[in-house]
Amino acid sequence: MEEEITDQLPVNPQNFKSGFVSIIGEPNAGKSTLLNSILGERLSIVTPKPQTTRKRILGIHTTEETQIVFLDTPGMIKPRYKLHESMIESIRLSTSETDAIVLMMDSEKLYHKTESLEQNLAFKLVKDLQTPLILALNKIDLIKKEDVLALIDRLKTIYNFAEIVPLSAISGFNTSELLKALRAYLPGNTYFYSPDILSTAPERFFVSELVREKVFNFFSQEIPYSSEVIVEEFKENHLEDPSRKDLIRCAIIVETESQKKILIGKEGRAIKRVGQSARRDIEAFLGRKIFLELFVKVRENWRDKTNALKSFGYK
Ligand SMILES: Nc1nc2c(ncn2[C@@H]2O[C@H](COP(=O)(O)OP(=O)(O)OP(=O)(O)O)[C@@H](O)[C@H]2O)c(=O)[nH]1
Ligand SMILES: [Mg+2]
Repeated sequence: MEEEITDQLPVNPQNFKSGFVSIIGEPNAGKSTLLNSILGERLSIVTPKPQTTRKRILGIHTTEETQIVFLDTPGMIKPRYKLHESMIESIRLSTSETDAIVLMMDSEKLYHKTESLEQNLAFKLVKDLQTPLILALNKIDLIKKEDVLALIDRLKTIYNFAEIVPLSAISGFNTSELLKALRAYLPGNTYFYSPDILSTAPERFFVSELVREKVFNFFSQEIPYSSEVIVEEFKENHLEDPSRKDLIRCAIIVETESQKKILIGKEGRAIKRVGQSARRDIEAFLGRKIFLELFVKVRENWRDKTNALKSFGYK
């Protein structure tokens, strides 16, 4: 992983710890919600649908005593497309490079599961990892306290977790306990990244993700899963004249003509709604006004085409 050591030194180097932590788990467990909650910024998109995150996202949490570089990853799934293989590869890469792993599980889902916990895909996948594994038992706001405690007792019998931290990512409840627990596994004592930055991804990336988030939120069934968003033009007009708005043109790629039709909607109403909602969030994220233009393109079967995936930035 590329490290950008800065000249800046921690205020109190004796007491400072730093390191890399990946967040992994099943789709929809709340990984991106956790990252956003810790950073206090909507860095990673969150939707009620599984498989929202597709590429790993780096989020840097810096305090006077610690710097934790988090990697939010796509949910663990059995691959059905080349796209999924790329998503799984990004989980593998993330876990091979970090000092600790947070395995996030949805406590409500686990509690109501009838199959044995050993059969769980996530537990199977982490079995052979050598890195310290911290279980974050999320969404405890949805089940009774005594059920959480019973679940923790069961989980202790199936895996020797370094720590188990029950929490609620959405409200931030107990996330400070997770941060405290992680500190023990951080090997560094200097900054990896400047303490002023939250992420390393370019603005373009966040823009395309925010548009994709709206596609996930506004459409059901296969449209979100068949869509990708590409920023085709990003004119930073504000650099020349602060009173001028930036112009951003995004292509939404779908797999079929009929999906294109649905995405555009009657008299363009559906895509207009996506555009308005995305523009508001992009402006809030960038802290400046923009013009956002959206258009739809068809690229058959892009999820299974190596070249298309490459051109969309998947490895
Ligand atoms: N009730 C409750 N809902 C939560 C909590 N954390 C996350 N959620 C919800 O769970 C859903 C999925 O959250 P995400 O953060 O997108 O989950 P993810 O693990 O990143 O999902 P993928 O990117 O698809 O792997 C969203 O609707 C969140 O609002 C929580 O603590 N309690
Ligand atoms: Mg996510």
